[in-house]
Amino acid sequence: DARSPLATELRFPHGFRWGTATAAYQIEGAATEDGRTPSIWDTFSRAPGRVRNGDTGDIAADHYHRLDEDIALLKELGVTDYRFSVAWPRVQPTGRGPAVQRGLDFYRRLVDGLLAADIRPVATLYHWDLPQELEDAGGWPQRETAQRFAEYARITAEALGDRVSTWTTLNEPWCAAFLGYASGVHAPGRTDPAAALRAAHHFNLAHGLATRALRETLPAKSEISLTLNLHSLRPLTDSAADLDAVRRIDAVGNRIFLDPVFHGRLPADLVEDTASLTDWSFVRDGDLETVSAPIDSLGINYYSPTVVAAAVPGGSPEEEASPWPGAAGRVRFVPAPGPRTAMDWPVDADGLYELLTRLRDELPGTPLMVTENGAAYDDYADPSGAVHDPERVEYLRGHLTAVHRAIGDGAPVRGYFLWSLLDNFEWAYGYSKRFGIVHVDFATQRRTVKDSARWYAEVVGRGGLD
Ligand code: GBH
Repeated sequence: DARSPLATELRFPHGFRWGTATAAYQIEGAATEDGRTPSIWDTFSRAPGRVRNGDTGDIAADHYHRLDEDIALLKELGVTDYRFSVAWPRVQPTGRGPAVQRGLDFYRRLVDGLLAADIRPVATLYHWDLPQELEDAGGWPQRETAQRFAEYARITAEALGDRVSTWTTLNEPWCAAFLGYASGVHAPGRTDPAAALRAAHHFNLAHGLATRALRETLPAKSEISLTLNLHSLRPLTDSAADLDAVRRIDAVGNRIFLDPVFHGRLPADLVEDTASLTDWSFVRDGDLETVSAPIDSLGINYYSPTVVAAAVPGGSPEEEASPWPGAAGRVRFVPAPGPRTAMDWPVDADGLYELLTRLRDELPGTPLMVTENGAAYDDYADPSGAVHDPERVEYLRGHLTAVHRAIGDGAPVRGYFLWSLLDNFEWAYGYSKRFGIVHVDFATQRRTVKDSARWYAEVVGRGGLD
């Protein structure tokens, strides 16, 4: 009997939110339907050499046409919550002007289907799919993009606010700013570190302006959040030089968002580290007050930790397109030991525990949600067609154990969203990496529940690990 007093169980708090997560461009497909026009990811993926195998999100997991089937999968899993993103280019194809109702209708159907299945919808407004027209007008380095985003947030909340009570403004602005505008491995593929710093500030501003618009639009009980991919950092040694390397990455990877959003200030060391790139005059009077509008929770996406050390003087050439302005040439990233996922990312659940307990201490009273956690592995089908992914189960078990431990030590973690429901378009890796707990055969779009999905359904059903 699983409930015998001798069974060692890791129970999560009553009311803990168990979810899965996806993003529009990674699963929807239907790239040209119902008025949708290209986003920066359509443009980027169609350009030769940007995405592995020339893959695009044109069809992806065809979720746009398989809504009912995918909601049925969620229902089968028994999750309490589902995190999805709204595609800006479906709602406002040019990034401006009135909403396209056919585009919003898709999300109305999604949300109604979720509510009918007793699943709470969690909507992210921006998971990287900027309307191309706004990029052509300057993109995120351009201040006006933040204003446009707030307007889009308002009209989307007007349409869905009666049925969606949890909203996330942005997903991982670090990736969108620094992989998009500094290293160029993500759309729009620019390699201009100063532009990336401007983009980061305009993401903060967009978050603040959208938070204001959402407060004015949504019912009072609604929850507004922001999701960051905070870097869980470890120095290679305790030397002053390695600790300084950690400080630099913490500044441009974490505090560049945490300080403005939660404390209404810029990190002074970041301003100093980046002085040769910018004078930060794009931060205007009043901006930081807008950015620091109170929010109801912080979302954290975590996959693996980052080990850093001081660069060896003269040892390695300064990286040309680094996503770390102010740290390039001074910091060395050291491969962490231990097992790796198919992304070659280290498996290390302690990094998640360390992040959650850091936030417990630094942001007292801010509820936390793990809005993404999961792993890519090459799963395999047996002759019966069953899909086995034992490493993913072990990865998830380890990370949920870390979350449980953090909660036990006082971290206010309210929910966990597994990335991802479905195998999908993994950005620059295209379809070559599979993060789903449901297998997708992209030739036929057939869905097959993997072992990890059955395992997760049991965890959700029992409210913890056995
Ligand atoms: C998330 O990004 C995305 O939100 C999601 O759409 C995506 O599918 C999922 O994870 C899996 O990739 O860039 O040098 O710091 C996670 C992006 C990947 C960013 C690992 C940090 C570490 C190497 N993170 N990356 S570096």
